[in-house]
Amino acid sequence: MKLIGSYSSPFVRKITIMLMEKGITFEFVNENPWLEGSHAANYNPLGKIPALAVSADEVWFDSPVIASWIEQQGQLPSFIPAEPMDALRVRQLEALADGICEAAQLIVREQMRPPEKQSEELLTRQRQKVERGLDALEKTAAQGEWLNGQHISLADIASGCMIGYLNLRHVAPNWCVNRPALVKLVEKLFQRDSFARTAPPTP
Ligand SMILES: N[C@@H](CCC(=O)N[C@@H](CS)C(=O)NCC(=O)O)C(=O)O
Repeated sequence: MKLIGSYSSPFVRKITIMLMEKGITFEFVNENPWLEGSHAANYNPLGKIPALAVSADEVWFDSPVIASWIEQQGQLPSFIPAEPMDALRVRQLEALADGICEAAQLIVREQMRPPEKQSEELLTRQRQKVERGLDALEKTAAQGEWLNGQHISLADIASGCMIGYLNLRHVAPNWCVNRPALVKLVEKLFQRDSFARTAPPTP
C-alpha cells in the first residue's frame, strides 16, 4: 500500500499518523503537487495529495475519505467513535481543522505573489476563518481532555496537524495567546511518537 504525499502537508500528516498509530505498514511516495511534472494527478484527478493507493485499481483520495477507509479496516485503536452522533461530531471537528489548513494554505500562496498583486481582501477573509476556527476549537478543547469524549480521536489528530502547519508556515503566529486549552491539547499530542516522527521539515 502506497501513501502519496509530501512531508509538509497537514492532510498527509493526518493520514500518516493514523496509519502509524494503528501499526499499518505502508510505503511513502514523496510527491510535491506544485512541481511541474508532478505525478499527483495519476492518483487523484484533482492533482492533490494525499492519495492512498491500495492496489493499481484501488486508489482513495481526499483525506477524510482515506481516514474512513483506514477505519473500515478494523485495526485498533479506533479514531472515529462507533456511536453515530459522536462520529458526526468528530467528523465536523476534523472538517473544521482541515478548513483552517485550507484557509492557511490560501494565505501562504497569496503571500508568495508579488506584494502589489496580493489581495488584502482575500488575506483578511482567510485570516478571519483561521481565527474563528481556532476560537471554536478552543471552546471545544476546554470541555474535556480530548476534543470528543475520553479518547483521542480523528478530531484531535487533525487539530494537531493543523497547528503543526500554522507553526511551519508562520500563519497566525499568536494562535496560542488566550487559547490555553488548545495549547494543552497540542502539547499532549506533540509528545506522541506518531507526531514526533511526522514533524514537518523546516524549510
Ligand atoms: N481536501 C483535501 C485537501 C488536500 C490538499 O489541498 N492538499 C494540498 C497539499 S497540502 C495539495 O495537494 N494542493 C495542490 C493543489 O491544490 O493543486 C484533503 O483533505 O485531502
